[in-house]
Amino acid sequence: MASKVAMKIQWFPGHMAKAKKEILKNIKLVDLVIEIVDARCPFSSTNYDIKKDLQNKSKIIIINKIDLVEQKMLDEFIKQNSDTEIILMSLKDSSNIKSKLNAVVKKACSQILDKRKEKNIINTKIKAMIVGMPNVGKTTLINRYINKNLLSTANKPGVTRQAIWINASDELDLLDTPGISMPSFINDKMAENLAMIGSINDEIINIDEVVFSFLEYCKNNYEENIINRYKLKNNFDSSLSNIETISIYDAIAQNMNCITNKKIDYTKCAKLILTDFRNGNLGKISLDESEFLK
Ligand SMILES: Nc1nc2c(ncn2[C@@H]2O[C@H](COP(=O)(O)OP(=O)(O)OP(=O)(O)O)[C@@H](O)[C@H]2O)c(=O)[nH]1
Ligand SMILES: [Mg+2]
Repeated sequence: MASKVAMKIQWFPGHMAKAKKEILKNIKLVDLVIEIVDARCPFSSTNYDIKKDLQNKSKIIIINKIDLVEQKMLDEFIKQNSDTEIILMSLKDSSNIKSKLNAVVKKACSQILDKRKEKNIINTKIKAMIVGMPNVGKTTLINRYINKNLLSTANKPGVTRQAIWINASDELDLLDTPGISMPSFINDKMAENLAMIGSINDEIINIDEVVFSFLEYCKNNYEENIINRYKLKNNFDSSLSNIETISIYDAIAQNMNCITNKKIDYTKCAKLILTDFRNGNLGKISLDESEFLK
């Protein structure tokens, strides 16, 4: 690998097209849509395709995985979605998921509940459909809400393959749906960000290139994070922003012993960096640049 080359990432396999149909079919049956995005790149992990179809429905947004970012990096996203109830969550470690979600659901569905009251309908249970890009934590939300590991989850995309209704509490029925990507992403940056957070199958991306772009981004925005993790102080004595990205990649590969047959093994190094990023070992890194959608 010599430098970054233009890449076109697309990932919309058959099961997603099927899942999208299932979601559209269920719209009429639900009172509320719960959209989940990943805090590391809330703009890039919004599904703009599905959003259009769901625009007439009551909706709340959960920004999940806030344990992996600085909260101030979410301000712009929150500002741009000020017409929607937003909940910040870390499903990894926060408690009170149930009461937190119930309170916001009640608020978002107040008109629906008032109408039912007017018509003397006693049923106050809300039917909510959870949607979002792959791997953002949709299924984990249900497991945490019911306080049981009922449904399978894993840190890779495409774990949930079938929509399933869960009778979650007296207040809520929750529909878990398979993560859905977009038939074409808005730009390369969006695709790269989704690849970094594990929302696109690793097998269909060139991880060496995705990680190259990530290092380029880090050298300009998060240089301390990579200097500390990969002991780059000994390699460079100026700011990383003045260094060619490929030289940084080489230094990390050498320091982390990613050498195969006496040659730099970029793929081994990319895998290591990806795993470090995804597990939070690089510290708190936000990927969306503020001008993402401009
Ligand atoms: N660090 C962190 N990890 C989380 C959080 N919430 C969920 N995860 C992890 O994210 C991964 C994906 O979670 P899932 O619930 O399977 O995601 P999903 O959206 O249902 O994924 P698909 O079914 O593949 O679309 C799992 O490894 C979870 O443990 C969080 O708040 N913080
Ligand atoms: Mg799932």
